[in-house]
Amino acid sequence: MPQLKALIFDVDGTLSDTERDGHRIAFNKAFAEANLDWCWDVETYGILLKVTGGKERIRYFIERFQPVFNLPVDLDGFIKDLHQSKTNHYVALLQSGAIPLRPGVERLLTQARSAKLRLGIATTTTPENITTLLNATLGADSIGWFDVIAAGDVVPDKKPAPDIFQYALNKMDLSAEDCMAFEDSENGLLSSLQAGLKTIVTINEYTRNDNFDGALIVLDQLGEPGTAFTVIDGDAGEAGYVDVPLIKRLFET
Ligand code: XBP
Ligand code: MG
Repeated sequence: MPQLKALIFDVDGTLSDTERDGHRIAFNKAFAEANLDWCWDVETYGILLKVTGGKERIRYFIERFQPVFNLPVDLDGFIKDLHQSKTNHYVALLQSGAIPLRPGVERLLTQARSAKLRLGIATTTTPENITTLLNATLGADSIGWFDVIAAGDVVPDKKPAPDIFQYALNKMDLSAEDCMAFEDSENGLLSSLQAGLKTIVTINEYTRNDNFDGALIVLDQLGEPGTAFTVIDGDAGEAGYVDVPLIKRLFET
């Protein structure tokens, strides 16, 4: 019988609400710095978020929304440089403390460690974005809490492909049936489910209308003692926040 051994977390939208006031702002700063008159407003960014990965998102935007843009000879190099500038701005935003963790994340990570559950990360974003987020919110030691930080271009296909979760499982030497994934989006859920992982979803502003068929439970947040989550789909029994006992109960169903 499978035994819960590890929790594997997505980052953007799951550990932290990074998109609207983090990544989006950083993209716009990079565009301004490159003298491009592009500006991704909150609504447009919601459409662009269907494409995972910053470089892929910029390419999609050029193809779909900039029909008269004079394509540089080296389009790959242009996107790579623009994205590096975006990463620099994003990292600076994180370092300023502007982007906190979502409610319940620190509590759950701490509790999971005490319960001897192993932790992993499987995400689309750039590796330095994760270490900077962890450093800024939980302190430098927290990077070592995770057995693997699987991120960005280490796999050829980003979410919704299962590759990044499979990569994390491989590095942790675990099989999918012994782990629980945490996601916030349809693309993320498709990725974790295709990797064979049971998944808990916490939605956010950009993903509330996504399709979460196949998730064990869909919640508005992890919740905290005194600040209960809202159950959108599934059965949390009497629980008001996600803790290790609830995760084990959901895992065994
Ligand atoms: C997150 C993403 C990321 C970030 C940008 O998806 O799509 O691309 O928006 O990060 P998920 P980079 O939460 O499903 O992993 O610009 O560093 O690629
Ligand atoms: Mg996400």
